[in-house]
Amino acid sequence: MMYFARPTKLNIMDEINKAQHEMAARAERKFKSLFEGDPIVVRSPGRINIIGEHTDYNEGFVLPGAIDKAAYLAIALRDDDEIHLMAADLDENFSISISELKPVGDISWPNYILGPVAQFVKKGIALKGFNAVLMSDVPIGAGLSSSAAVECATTYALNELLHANLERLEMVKMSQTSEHEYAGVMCGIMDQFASMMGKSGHVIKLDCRSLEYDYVPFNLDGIKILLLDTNVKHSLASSEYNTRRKECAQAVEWIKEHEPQVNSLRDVTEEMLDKYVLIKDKLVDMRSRFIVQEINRLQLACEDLKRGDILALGRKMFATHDGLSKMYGVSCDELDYMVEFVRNNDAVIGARMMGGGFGGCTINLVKEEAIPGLIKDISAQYEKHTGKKPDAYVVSVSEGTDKIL
Ligand code: GAF
Repeated sequence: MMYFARPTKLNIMDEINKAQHEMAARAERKFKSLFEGDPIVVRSPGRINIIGEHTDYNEGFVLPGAIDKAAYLAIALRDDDEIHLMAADLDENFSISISELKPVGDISWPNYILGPVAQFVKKGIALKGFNAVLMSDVPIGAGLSSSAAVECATTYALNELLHANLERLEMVKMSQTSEHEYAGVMCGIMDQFASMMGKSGHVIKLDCRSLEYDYVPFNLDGIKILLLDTNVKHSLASSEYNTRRKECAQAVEWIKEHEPQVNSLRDVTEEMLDKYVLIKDKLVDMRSRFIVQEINRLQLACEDLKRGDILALGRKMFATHDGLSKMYGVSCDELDYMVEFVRNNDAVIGARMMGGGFGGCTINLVKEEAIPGLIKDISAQYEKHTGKKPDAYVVSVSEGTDKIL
């Protein structure tokens, strides 16, 4: 059976917009109850990724979209160099002055705001202190890029307030660098790009080497995106992520000794892996082979989407999961359990773990009418099997970072 693209219904978008404006108004009210002055409110979303995982830092392609869950930053400049922050959802405060700017160790959330501030300092853009209230409905640690959402909101808001006239792409790069420097995760560009550049009803086919991109319509008739959150938040995630990056770089280094034109796994074929990597190290071979296959799989998946052959796309999502789990080694029992649970369900077109891995969400393309029953069944069985309660979110593909108020 084939499913064809259809424009998003207006009433759904109205609902989403209304909910977002309510969140923005809440952030503004909270700001005014704590600080003086009139803030602007910037919204920056979390993201999903249809296919193309761990390919961004290997100069491959990704297919993410922004979602209707976002971070909201109500913010106004001060006359001195002090930064006063409040995370409304956590009821926590944090203060620092720009002259003492550095990553903080005991709590993590201020780093997602301080990291972007440091990028403005590095660029020599004249800064001032500010007051800010942060609110977010992007679940934390669920693989939906809650951190990129805050980084992009901060970068965008400071650009507005300081009249720095930065291009969106520049702000994407600054937000990515702040994740490297202030969160210690050597992430690729996907999350910040999706958050900043998202477009309602579309996913983004991004070439992570040239940074050229296309918006691909993603309104599947009768099918919704269901995220199932394992509620597993593995502490391994950032260190193993950085290890995978090194394993990929090692494969490139070995191949380059023989094929000097090769600069990343984007340039590599499976034959090159057979010749130059497999003989040296089986693990490095398996990791990099997954990436070479995944870059290719994404290209084919985009063809499926163009033809409206969503079933073929779904099969590729399952194949991606198998590769991430068995070859790339970034899944966990709970993610595998969730994907196995839906694998032979006709109402589930495709499913896989999403994002960096070791916990977080699976992304499932599911026939709309089957969603309530599926959530009920999987919740009961998952809890019986793992002792943990899962969460479920039906999400729509939404607009990227913007000033809402
Ligand atoms: C995390 C990273 F931040 C991204 O850059 C990307 O590598 C992703 O994991 C895996 O595809 O979200």
